[in-house]
Parts: sequence; structure tokens; C-alpha cells
Amino acid sequence: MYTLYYSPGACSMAVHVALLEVGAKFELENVSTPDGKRPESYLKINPRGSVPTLKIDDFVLREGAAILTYLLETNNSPLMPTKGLERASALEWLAFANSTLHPAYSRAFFQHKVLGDKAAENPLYGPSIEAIQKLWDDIEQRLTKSEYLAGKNLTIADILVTVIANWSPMMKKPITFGPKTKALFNRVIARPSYQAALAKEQVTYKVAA
Ligand SMILES: N[C@@H](CCC(=O)N[C@@H](CS)C(=O)NCC(=O)O)C(=O)O
Repeated sequence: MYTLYYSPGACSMAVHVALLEVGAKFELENVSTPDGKRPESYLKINPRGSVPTLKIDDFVLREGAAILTYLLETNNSPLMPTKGLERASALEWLAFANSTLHPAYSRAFFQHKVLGDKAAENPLYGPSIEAIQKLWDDIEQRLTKSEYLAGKNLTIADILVTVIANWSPMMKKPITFGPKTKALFNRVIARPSYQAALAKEQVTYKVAA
């Protein structure tokens, strides 16, 4: 039995979508609180406090990329190809989403957390947003060459970038998306799994055309 510990609209949403895509039976535990502190009960499971965490019976698995790879592989999902350059490309774009794009947003969120309303006045804030914009511009370039990030088929990387994009309206300076990128978001959010995850987490998707 799987239990996903999540926060609405966070990177854990990609795991939620993946669970629905593979048709797994799972339970959801929302660990967000009004004051932003994680419940003590969750910190006992994951002392880092971050989401996602997936409990697989009594086994605790953390780190989104590991959770997604495990889930898709064990359920033979085409969202994670099994071999060769197709797999290498899917892993490349999953790593990009998880370890390049996500941390770029985290740097801006950290400034929101520490500086509150004054974050946008911080000299580092503008460059943080420019760094995010550069990554979306890179994605747009990539999507002029292939329908999906890893090639001609949808992979989990497309789902994760679509989740991350929806954090953009929380930024205090604008982030824009090219037409190919928006078209990708529209294809991803049209999936029944994505719609079900949005509804369950009570999240509105704000950045598609
Ligand atoms: N490297 C971790 C990062 C997870 C992460 O930063 N999650 C965010 C939500 S998207 C979070 O929980 N932030 C609040 C916190 O760390 O307490 C992973 O990929 O699982």
C-alpha cells in the first residue's frame, strides 16, 4: 500500500499524477498547515520536512526523482522508458526539472520566506527570476525540436515541469512562457490524471493559455 505525503500544488503533485497514471491504490496525507510548519507526526517520518514522501508499506522513500522513477518502473509505465537513449533523455529531463528548474524557484521562495513583502527589493531577486526565465526559454527552444521534452512521447519530466510552472504566479516579478511550452502544459493538464490531482488538491491551474 502506498501513502503519499503531499502539499497542494507542490512538487509532490507530480507523484500524485504518477500514482493515478499507473492506476495504483494509494492514500493521501496533506502535510501543509496554515502556519507553514510541518506536523510533528510528519517530521517523525521525514525529519527534513519536505514533500514528497512515499510510504511503501513500512518503507519510507524520499526525493521526488527517486519516488517517480521507482513508481513508474515498478508499474511498467511508458512515462519512464526502460532503455537506451530514450531512457537517458527521460532521465536527463527529469533531472533538469527536479534539480535545475525546481531549485531555481526554491531560491526565489527562500527570499519570500525570509524577506516577505520586501523580497522583490532584494538585489538578488531580479537575477533569481531572470534565471528562472532563462530555463523556460531553454524549454521553449527544446520544444521547437520535439513534441515533448524527451522526444516524441510524454514522460514524467513533462508532468513535473507542468507542476512547477504553476508556481510562477506566486513570484513577485513576471515569468512568461512561449507558445510551444504553453501547448505542452495544455496537453499535460488535459490528462484525466492531472485533472483528478488538481481537483483533489484543490489547485487551480493558472499558466496555460
Ligand atoms: N529534493 C527534494 C526537494 C523537495 C522540496 O523542496 N519540496 C518542497 C515543495 S515543492 C518543500 O517541501 N518545501 C518545504 C520544505 O522543504 O519544508 C525532492 O525533490 O523531493
